[in-house]
Amino acid sequence: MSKIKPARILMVLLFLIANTVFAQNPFITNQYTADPSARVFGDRVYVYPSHDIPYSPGKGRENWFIMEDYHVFSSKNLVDWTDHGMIVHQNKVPWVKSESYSMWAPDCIFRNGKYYFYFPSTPADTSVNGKGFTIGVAVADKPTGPFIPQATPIKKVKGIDPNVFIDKDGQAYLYWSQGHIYGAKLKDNMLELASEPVILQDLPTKGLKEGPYLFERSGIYYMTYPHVENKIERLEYAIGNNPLGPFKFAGVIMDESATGCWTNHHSLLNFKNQWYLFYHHNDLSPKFDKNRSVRIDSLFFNADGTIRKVIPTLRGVGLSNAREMIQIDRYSQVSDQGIVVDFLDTTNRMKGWKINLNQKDAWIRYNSVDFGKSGITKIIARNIAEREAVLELRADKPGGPLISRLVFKQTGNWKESSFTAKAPTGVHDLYLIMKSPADISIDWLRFE
Ligand code: FUB
Repeated sequence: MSKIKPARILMVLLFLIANTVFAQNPFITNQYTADPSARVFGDRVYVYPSHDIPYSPGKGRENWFIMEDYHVFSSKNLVDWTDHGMIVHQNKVPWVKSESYSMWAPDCIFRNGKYYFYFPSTPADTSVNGKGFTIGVAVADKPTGPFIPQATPIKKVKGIDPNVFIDKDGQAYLYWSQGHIYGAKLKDNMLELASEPVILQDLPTKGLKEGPYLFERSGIYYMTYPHVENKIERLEYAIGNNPLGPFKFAGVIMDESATGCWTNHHSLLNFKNQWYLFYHHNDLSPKFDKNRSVRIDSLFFNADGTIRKVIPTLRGVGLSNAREMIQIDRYSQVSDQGIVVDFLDTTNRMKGWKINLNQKDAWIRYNSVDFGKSGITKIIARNIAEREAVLELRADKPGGPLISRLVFKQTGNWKESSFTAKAPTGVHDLYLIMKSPADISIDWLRFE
């Protein structure tokens, strides 16, 4: 047997490091987004989320979900996201009741040169599938549209949260939920059912289930879904040998949110040999959980095919470029005391967050900063220091190499302060350690 050369191992390791990307959560902050369906098309990841909007008189129902359109977002690296704008609006779909504002969780899939976008809503004409939610399709030549909606919804489909899966043999399946989770084969045209809908067995029978997302890995079909086992939704999965089941409950992918956001809704994606969980939380609207925001975290399988529980993080995924703004309020870990995170501007939460360090020895860890080939000599911190404060910035661990000692002068307003810095090359975790009594808020850090 030929020996594997160390240089080859190093190349593979470098490849894995280069392709294991870790974005900050939530990763879309220009609007509220929920129910992210993530797909790889070409060399980019496209995310098709729902679009929550705040209530305004005449638009939807107060204290409920209000959704009138969809945007699509894409990224090459899961860190820098592009909003490609609105792709479908309720008023442009012939069958949707225009005052319903019920464009709930969608999905999109590529087949035979076309992109098929599936979405639920309330029909104006109840003669096709009766009253209540049904599901329609819009078709495009590009993942970003323009998407042309079909004139009518898919016959025999009553419910929400469409998800489409194409098996290895080319057979496409549509899944959706209405109390139970349903599935049916799709015709080759992707616009009509090819079989009668069936209720998928043997998923939990008590508590709401919705948001199905099916994928296949190494011959196992994974049916994943949000489920109310206790009081609010958690993400679970069941496995089977067939796309239409039966399935056997296999575990929890993500526990109920600690802050009580009632819904969660997800998709799983393998991108450049790393699995990711796309899901949502209400980061930008902590007091109203129907204005949500999408997040990503890495997901790992065990050797036997089971899924390791995903612990939600603020840091999310991807490398942070040292020469761009590093939002340390999206930390990986912080000390138990002396740290407070708050919105920069409570009248416009989309501006993001700041982090306050208010006692000696308080610390922040922020993972995976890419210093590149270095040449870095300076660090800039946007801050308000209520009193003079001294912070140390170290690489990799609390006692790791000193990058900079930042001595902040008292300032009553936001200020960009510069300090000399000596940074390592490559990717490193950052540690910020408070070395003096303090009351300092930091918006971002950036190296030059
Ligand atoms: O976004 C509206 C609804 O909330 C979705 O359709 C459900 O899955 C839940 O996330």
